Amino acid sequence: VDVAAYGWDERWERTLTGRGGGTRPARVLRVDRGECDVVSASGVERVASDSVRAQGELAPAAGDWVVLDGATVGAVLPRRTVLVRRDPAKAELAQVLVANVDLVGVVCGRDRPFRIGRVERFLVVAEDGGAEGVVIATKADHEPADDSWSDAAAELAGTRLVMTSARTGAGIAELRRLLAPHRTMALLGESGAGKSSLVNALVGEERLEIGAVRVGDRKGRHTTRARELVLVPTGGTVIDTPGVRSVGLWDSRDGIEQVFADIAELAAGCRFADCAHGEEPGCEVRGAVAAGRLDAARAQRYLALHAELDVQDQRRAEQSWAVRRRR
Ligand SMILES: Nc1nc2c(ncn2[C@@H]2O[C@H](COP(=O)(O)OP(=O)(O)O)[C@@H](O)[C@H]2O)c(=O)[nH]1
Ligand SMILES: [Mg+2]
Ligand SMILES: [Zn+2]
Repeated sequence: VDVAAYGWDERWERTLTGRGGGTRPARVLRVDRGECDVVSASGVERVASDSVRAQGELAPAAGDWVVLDGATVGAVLPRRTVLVRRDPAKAELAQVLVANVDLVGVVCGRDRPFRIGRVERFLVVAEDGGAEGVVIATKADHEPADDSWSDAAAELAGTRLVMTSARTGAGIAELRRLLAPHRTMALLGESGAGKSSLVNALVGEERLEIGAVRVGDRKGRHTTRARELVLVPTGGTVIDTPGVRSVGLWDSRDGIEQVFADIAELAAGCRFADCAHGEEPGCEVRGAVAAGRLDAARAQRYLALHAELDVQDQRRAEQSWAVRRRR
């Protein structure tokens, strides 16, 4: 196997040489319970991960480049990009979704309403992790579920929107161009949105299992159970993920400022440097809303995401205080 097809390049080579040890780089395809499927020059193999890793060392995630040590993961190479969310089970912990992705495809089925708030959350996670977010509308062969789709492009405020259909093949060539020659795209979105179908369309064969959507509520069943990296024959790789309706943000203020760059720019002009864009005099954000230059709902979503992180910061501060007191 040519690891270059999976994204290995001179920069990774230098990273490896810089570390001095290890000659067998491999990319993590999927992780389950202490074991990983990895691909290296010698092909795909299943290696052990958890049992051998020292505490405090990075746990491998799909997309990671690792150095193999026999049939185990020796070390995880420093990540170029990483998608992190709040752990759905433990709000005080961060969870790594995938590593080393260049692009994040936020997948939305046209058979359901377009929910800008959820899409923006995924985009924040992407930008915060150093990846470029694109929105992929699937099932373009399908009538849009409702009017929410007519404003989608405008609401995305500049983020690329690709219309696709796994059924007719629409938009697939455009996605392939985005992936070539050796880029990696993670697909995020709710169950039943059409992520696995998209991967199959990109690969050109039925690689992944597709879930039937229940007729009544259009909800998908969770057919995809692990995050999995797949090679696209026309260049690049995609990582399919199990469906998530939404993501909780983890420490991603930079991501918010990037996704809402228009508002961040306005905010820089507020009279007070720490303006909360509430009742303060000289607030450019509120001013822009009042003047009709900024959509009030968009400003509201921006403030709500920051407020969510405020709560999180508070929680973490209380926790570290409690830990210190116990000591
Ligand atoms: N009409 C139509 N249905 C699609 C398309 N892509 C996927 N589907 C259907 O949507 C359902 C969920 O697809 P799947 O790929 O498993 O979604 P995932 O849960 O996001 O991976 C399946 O019933 C697919 O047949 C498409 O382009 N057009
Ligand atoms: Mg799936
Ligand atoms: Zn302000």
